[in-house]
Amino acid sequence: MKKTTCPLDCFDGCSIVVGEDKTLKGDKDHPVTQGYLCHHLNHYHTFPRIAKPSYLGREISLDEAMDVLEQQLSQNPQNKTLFFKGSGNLGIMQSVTKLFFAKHEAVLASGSLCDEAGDAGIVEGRGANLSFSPLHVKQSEVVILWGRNPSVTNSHMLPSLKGKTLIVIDPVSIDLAQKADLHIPIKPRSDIYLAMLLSRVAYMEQMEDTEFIEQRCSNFKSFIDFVCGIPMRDLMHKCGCSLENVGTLLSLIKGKKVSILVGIGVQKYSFGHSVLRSIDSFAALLGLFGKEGCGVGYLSNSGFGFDAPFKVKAKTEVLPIVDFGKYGLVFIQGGNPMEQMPCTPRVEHGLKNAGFVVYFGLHENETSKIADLIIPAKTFLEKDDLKLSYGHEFIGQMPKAYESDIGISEYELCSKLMSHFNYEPLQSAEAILQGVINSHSVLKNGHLISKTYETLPYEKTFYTSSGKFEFFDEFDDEFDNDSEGFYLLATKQNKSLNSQFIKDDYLYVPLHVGLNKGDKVILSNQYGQCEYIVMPSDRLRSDCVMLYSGAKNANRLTPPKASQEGHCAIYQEIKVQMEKV
Ligand SMILES: Nc1nc2c(c(=O)[nH]1)N[C@H]1C(S)=C(S)[C@@H](COP(=O)(O)OP(=O)(O)OC[C@H]3O[C@@H](n4cnc5c(=O)[nH]c(N)nc54)[C@H](O)[C@@H]3O)O[C@H]1N2
Ligand SMILES: Nc1nc2c(c(=O)[nH]1)N[C@H]1C(S)=C(S)[C@@H](COP(=O)(O)OP(=O)(O)OC[C@H]3O[C@@H](n4cnc5c(=O)[nH]c(N)nc54)[C@H](O)[C@@H]3O)O[C@H]1N2
Ligand code: SF4
Ligand SMILES: [Mo]
Repeated sequence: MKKTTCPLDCFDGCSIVVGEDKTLKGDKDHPVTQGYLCHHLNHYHTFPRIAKPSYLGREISLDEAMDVLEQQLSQNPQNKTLFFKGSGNLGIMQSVTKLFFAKHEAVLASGSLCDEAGDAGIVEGRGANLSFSPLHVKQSEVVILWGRNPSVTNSHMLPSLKGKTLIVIDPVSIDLAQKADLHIPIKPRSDIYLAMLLSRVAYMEQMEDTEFIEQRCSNFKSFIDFVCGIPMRDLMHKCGCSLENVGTLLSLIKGKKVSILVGIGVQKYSFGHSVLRSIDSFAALLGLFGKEGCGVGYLSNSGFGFDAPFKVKAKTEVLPIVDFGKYGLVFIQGGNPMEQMPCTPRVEHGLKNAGFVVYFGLHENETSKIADLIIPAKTFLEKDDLKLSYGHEFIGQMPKAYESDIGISEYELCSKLMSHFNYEPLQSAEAILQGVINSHSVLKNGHLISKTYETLPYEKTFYTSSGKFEFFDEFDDEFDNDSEGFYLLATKQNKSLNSQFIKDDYLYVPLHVGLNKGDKVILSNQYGQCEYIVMPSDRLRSDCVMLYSGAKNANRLTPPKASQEGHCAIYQEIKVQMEKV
């Protein structure tokens, strides 16, 4: 029996017991994940993986594949070589390959398809984006799910929500909205306005925490002047929320221990950083930081405080908008940009025009289909790694559980390339991983945790240069919310992890449009048009249609643009027109 940790892009970072027969079971000793795994890991071995490398559609050996890769790397100018990493596996060692590409003076795609817009806003206000543990949420009296859907994306948070007053702010009537004490079906892209409206009314009701604001915050007066300078009518119109909604929410949280769990939905927009900053500012006004059972949790910076062994200096390109077509050699690791990056037609055009495309991954996908060279990876069970979770403080060790003849690990691939090009050899994998652990961990109740969590998050300090929380007082929003069309939402699905595992390709549409299951529609906007098969849903606002992340054609109409801060994709900064076929 060996223990390891789930490597997938998920808040939970489940601890796993691997049996002699390779079966995977939840580890009952883990304080957060407590013996349960989700669909993906319960069925992990049933999903077909790539067994053999292939070159231009022909199976070859791993040695031959490495020869082809080395030849391509020698042949292509270094500044015409691009390294692109997705988030199929979040182990620390996934980034080892960056060392090679940086040393080789290649260009690295840098930025995010995920959470970095929001992260940038949190860092502006708090100086660092610390994790917010389910064990901490357990101490709350009220939990606000603000654009976050834990029953799908963070199932090990659910026990901490039991018995709490629950408020859901989400344009979709998610499962937990149906059980909540209050559901505000907010207009998409308007959370910043709701947060300002809440702050303003809370201030009018004298709910602010004067002591916390005086001692631990800066810029409060500018914030309040700014918020009070916008007519309430405008704020209500922008977010489609009534004063009654606001009053009910404030009465439910007044004097209570409140946790606000924010997901990526609120920040898939150009001004995503400001959205998180406005939610944080509302929480700071109420004095919710550094206290038991209180605070704002987001996808945290899991590496905060730890040594970063693969931090490199390199030429970079903004990841969500990188133009693959400019490169002679594109190396894609652990990602599926053909499905997951914004504006598929542009990605497709770029990858088809790139000189040579390498896909280094576990499963066949839309990107492997167009790659010239496919190199199969080892699974997380077949290599040494370490996972720091973005949803809790526990350090997830990942020692190799067993050997396999299939694929190559990122460490091995990188070592081979370093040696081929006579670059300095890597430290041993064990030394690298132990170095990370030693840099910032402490043993608490028999479990290794991040040193930052010896106390409550932000109890002692914020991590800004002043050590104080910085209220916001400006933002820039140029999108026309009142323009014609539907918002095109993308959310996560139970049985898939983005484009991995089991997909659901339907376009969900509100009932009032009068379409039936299986009807075909064409969605269009300035980026193109595409046909979808419909599934009616009673969970959507009348101005929204929805696809799952990973669905076929989910990104045909999404914008090739990055956020104002954080180099992040802004999938929902669009509206679409819908026509029945
Ligand atoms: N099963 C499963 N789990 C996953 C994943 C998966 O694919 N499948 N993906 C993982 C990854 S990569 C990530 S980043 C996390 C994401 O975790 P979450 O943030 O929880 O996931 P999402 O479904 O993207 O978004 C959450 C909610 O935001 C809402 N939303 C959309 N737009 C808006 C808006 O403008 N305002 C508000 N208030 N809400 C909005 C959506 O309706 C949705 O219910 O989940 C991780 N966990
Ligand atoms: N429209 C729309 N698009 C979105 C989103 C959205 O909400 N809306 N969500 C975005 C978000 S939050 C994210 S995080 C991205 C995710 O997008 P991607 O990072 O592209 O993630 P996946 O689709 O899960 O593809 C991961 C790939 O990694 C491979 N892989 C798994 N394990 C390993 C390993 O150990 N080694 C190697 N080398 N490969 C491995 C798998 O085979 C799989 O093909 O998608 C984004 N795309
Ligand atoms: S995907 Fe998330 S919930 Fe599922 S096993 Fe992995 S860490 Fe746990
Ligand atoms: Mo993500």
